[in-house]
Amino acid sequence: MRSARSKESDITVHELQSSLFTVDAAMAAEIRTAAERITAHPNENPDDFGRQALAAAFSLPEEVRAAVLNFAEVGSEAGIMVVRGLYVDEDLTDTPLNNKSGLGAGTVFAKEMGMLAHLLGSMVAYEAEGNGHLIQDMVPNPKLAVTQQSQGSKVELEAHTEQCFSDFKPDYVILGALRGDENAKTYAFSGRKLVANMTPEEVAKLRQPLWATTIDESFQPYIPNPDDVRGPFPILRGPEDDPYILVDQDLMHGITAEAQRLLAKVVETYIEHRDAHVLQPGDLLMLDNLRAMHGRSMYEPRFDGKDRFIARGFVVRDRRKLWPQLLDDRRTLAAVHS
Ligand SMILES: O=C(O)CCC(=O)C(=O)O
Ligand SMILES: [Fe+2]
Repeated sequence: MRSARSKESDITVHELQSSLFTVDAAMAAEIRTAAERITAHPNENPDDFGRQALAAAFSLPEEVRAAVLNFAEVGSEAGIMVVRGLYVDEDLTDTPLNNKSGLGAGTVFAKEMGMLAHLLGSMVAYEAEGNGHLIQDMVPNPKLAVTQQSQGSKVELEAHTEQCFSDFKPDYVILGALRGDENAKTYAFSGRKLVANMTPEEVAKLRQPLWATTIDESFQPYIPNPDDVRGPFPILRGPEDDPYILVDQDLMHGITAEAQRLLAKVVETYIEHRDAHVLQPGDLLMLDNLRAMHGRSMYEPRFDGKDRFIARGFVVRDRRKLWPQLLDDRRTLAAVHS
């Protein structure tokens, strides 16, 4: 692991993780072998799957394990890390037209995702999201093509923090590419990069609780007060040199005219300076949902069975803290607590 000695003291400072880690063929084979030990199905027995994935993670090759653990500790400049070159099932089914069946969850690739995810924390499902599946199919759905949902395609998916409105938001969103699309760019923009592009006065304002949020439409049917406006929250919080960020272009608004203008500036800055990653088959993108906001470009699906096919999962650092909000399976956040 790369580290440096700070000049002023003897303390070792670990460097930010680089955003791309490519596994070679031998490492990919080792990861596949370790993954194949997992027997539980992620969506049928999510807790068994999670426990088996954690156990299997101890057999991951040392180098990839160290890199992902470093990302979990100190993060990366871009707020994402991509592990590239994982094995993808040769007999992969056609890309479905909706996320109902959870086909991606049945792949060896999903098991590889599960292992890597358990270096970051624990995988959890959300009852109100993606049919409550632990590993969801994220595919272009012709009926949702122009919506602000993950299954949209023909419009840009606007900048957001995953579940910005929820106390139980995931710490990481993981996107595993079974199939890619060369025009679909996943965007990320870290708090570090935002701060570097704002004045000190703006950064100070962004640390004040001046932004409120409504609740995502798809979660509203499940919760007691669907029209609640939550907050106000600050957009930035946490350490000055490692800020945490909370943004949603669609759901959040400033509680003053000035705060509203500042939110618009954050979005403009994101558009100008964001990082973009085109997911290719065998990529696992891990997004640090505290350290970076994200979105996705528009793209043109063909709906021919060969479209972009992403297996998506969510990770929390400490599942124990969520136990009062979890269903009996102790893996799924109850919709009512969204
Ligand atoms: O499609 C993508 O690359 C990202 C979609 C997204 O925002 C998500 O899955 O949370
Ligand atoms: Fe998202």
